[in-house]
Amino acid sequence: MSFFKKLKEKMSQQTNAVTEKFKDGLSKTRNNFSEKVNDLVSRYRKVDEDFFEELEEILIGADVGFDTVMELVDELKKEVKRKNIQDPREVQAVISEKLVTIYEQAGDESMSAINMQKDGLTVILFVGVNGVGKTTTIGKLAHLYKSEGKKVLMAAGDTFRAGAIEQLEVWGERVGVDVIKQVAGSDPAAVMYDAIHAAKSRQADILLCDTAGRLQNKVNLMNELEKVKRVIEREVPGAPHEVLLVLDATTGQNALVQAKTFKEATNVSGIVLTKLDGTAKGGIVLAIRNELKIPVKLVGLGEKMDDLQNFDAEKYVYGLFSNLVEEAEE
Ligand SMILES: Nc1nc2c(ncn2[C@@H]2O[C@H](COP(=O)(O)OP(=O)(O)OP(=O)(O)O)[C@@H](O)[C@H]2O)c(=O)[nH]1
Ligand SMILES: [Mg+2]
Repeated sequence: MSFFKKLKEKMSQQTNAVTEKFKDGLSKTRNNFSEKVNDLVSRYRKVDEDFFEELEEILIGADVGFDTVMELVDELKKEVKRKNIQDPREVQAVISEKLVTIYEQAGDESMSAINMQKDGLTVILFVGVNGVGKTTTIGKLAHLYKSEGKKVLMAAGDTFRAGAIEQLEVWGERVGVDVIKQVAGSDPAAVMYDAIHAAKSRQADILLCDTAGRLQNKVNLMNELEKVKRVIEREVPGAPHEVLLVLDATTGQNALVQAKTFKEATNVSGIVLTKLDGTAKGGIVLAIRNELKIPVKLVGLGEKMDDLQNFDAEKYVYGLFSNLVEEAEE
């Protein structure tokens, strides 16, 4: 059975709402990337070196990242040879299949789930540079967990930027989740201390901790993050259970640079890739996973409260090639 047929079957077993989110959120990338691939396969009569060279350019143009592109195209060449594929159209399904394998072989798939504690409090710390979508992601996630029946609290750890506490409170009201805060300018570590004690006494399941946007090259801000983490560690052994680095997909390769420096400063356990809906270069997901070996745990596919999804390589590839997948014959 072809990869597209298999994918179609799998997707039909999923809840429609989720696959639709990926499809809608990736429409810019799909229009850009998949259209180019379509155009490529229709222009070539046979699969030759020139074909692969053009494919490389398309992939690099979609922010897949140089190393990943080389690896992917290498794999493709082998597969084309092994299966003796002559028709460029047949390569399309192989490309999508390889995108999934490249993503999945880069790490343990089970790692892409959020590390939730079965008993007691789960603390999740969000870090990243200014404006990437930390606060928005926390709001969306609070909504998600609350709708699953969990008791959620948010900690207003960005005491630095004007209006940051209020922004989190707006989300709190919108999704019906309390925010633990202090006055602007307070020590963020003290806010975390308060928030953890509130979470414990209210028997919350999840505490989502906002932090100020910080430039990765500002040493004092990075040190501040370590202090925040130390307080959390001291108050809840084993916490924070996740340190999620939020990256803005529209910043392309710069997101990779940010990830590398944050990774050096603190142990990042996962990535939240936001604004995938706002870029035509959604290939950055693959670059992040393959080059950093950090799992992308969540993706932002829009600004609304339900526009946050657990990342899933197959749904992602479906979002990229949904028209072809849908056309696959039963
Ligand atoms: N289209 C789209 N916009 C998003 C997404 N996530 C966040 N945004 C927007 O990005 C902007 C910045 O989001 P914030 O959540 O304030 O970012 P932040 O990282 O908390 O920023 P600072 O607190 O300034 O460091 C807002 O306008 C959000 O609506 C997404 O997945 N898609
Ligand atoms: Mg913020």
